[in-house]
Amino acid sequence: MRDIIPTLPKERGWMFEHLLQYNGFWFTPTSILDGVIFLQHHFKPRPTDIFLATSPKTGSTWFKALIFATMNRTNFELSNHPLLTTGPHGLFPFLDTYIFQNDHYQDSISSLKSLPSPRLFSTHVPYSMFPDSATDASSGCRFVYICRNPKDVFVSMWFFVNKSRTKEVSPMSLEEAFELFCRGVSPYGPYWDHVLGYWKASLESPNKILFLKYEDMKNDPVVHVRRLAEFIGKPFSAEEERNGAVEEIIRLCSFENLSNLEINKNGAERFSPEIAVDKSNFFRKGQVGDWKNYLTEEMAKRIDQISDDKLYGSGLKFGT
Ligand code: PAP
Repeated sequence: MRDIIPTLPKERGWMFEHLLQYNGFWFTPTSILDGVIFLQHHFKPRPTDIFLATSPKTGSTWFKALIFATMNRTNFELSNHPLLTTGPHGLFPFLDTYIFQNDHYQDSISSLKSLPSPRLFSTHVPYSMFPDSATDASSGCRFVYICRNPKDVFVSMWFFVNKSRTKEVSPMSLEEAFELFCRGVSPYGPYWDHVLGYWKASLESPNKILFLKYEDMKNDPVVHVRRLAEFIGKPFSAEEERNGAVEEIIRLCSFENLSNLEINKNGAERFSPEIAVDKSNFFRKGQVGDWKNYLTEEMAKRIDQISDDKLYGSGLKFGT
């Protein structure tokens, strides 16, 4: 790692000083990039592993809650649910930083080994960068990928980094961030390449990758939570359906509920020695189409044009 990093292309960072380009994507040195390289070479998947894969700001906080609540629905009472006291991020290790907390490789490996199965991980790592041992059809691992309209992703990311940026990094105007985003220079970007990697893999291996859209979950959460439950091997029984179990999970994980919990309003989530984020920064508006309040018509057209070009022939359309 120490040999590779100084040779990588460098650009202005959003939250930290720089982003470095590695295997075609942009990463924050050192915590994130170290984790990604470590994952490529040392991660040992289990057939029961489930990865919640997202590009930043596409809904991982929400889906962490939904997957955890669905997976563990028979283990906890709603009144006493760990989501109410621990919050989505505390329940769902973020693999990219969790995997490599320090220079002690053996510590990282043994803390991964000690997690009980099925292990639930969230990750922003592009599909092409996962080791074959996780992506091979025979591995058994499953991925839930969440895609969101890039205009909302961009606006969400811009607000997030403005609140979370370290003091040493100068502020970034909407216009500057927009140029970088359109050029693909954003954390884990280019956004479109990230989405297409998972999209194509989901077409090839639909049993391995469930590709969902943030907007679809907003429009029809009952249908999509059912799909999620089936995919993770925990389908709702007829009795649970009659008793309103799906709706209960949707309510528990709703923006209104989660964003008003004390655990999500106070304190910071520490992902690595360098990365700590105020928990409240993970909740802003939770709406579809908020970009209309911030992007000019010209900006919206430019993103739409990039999307048309990049997604051409793929069969994918972003939600609106
Ligand atoms: P991350 O990549 O840093 O983990 P992530 O959770 O993916 O962030 O995205 C945050 C977005 O999800 C925010 O969107 P916004 O800026 O457009 O508002 C956040 O408000 C939204 N979000 C968080 N929790 C929920 C929820 N329960 N339901 C819907 N949207 C949510």
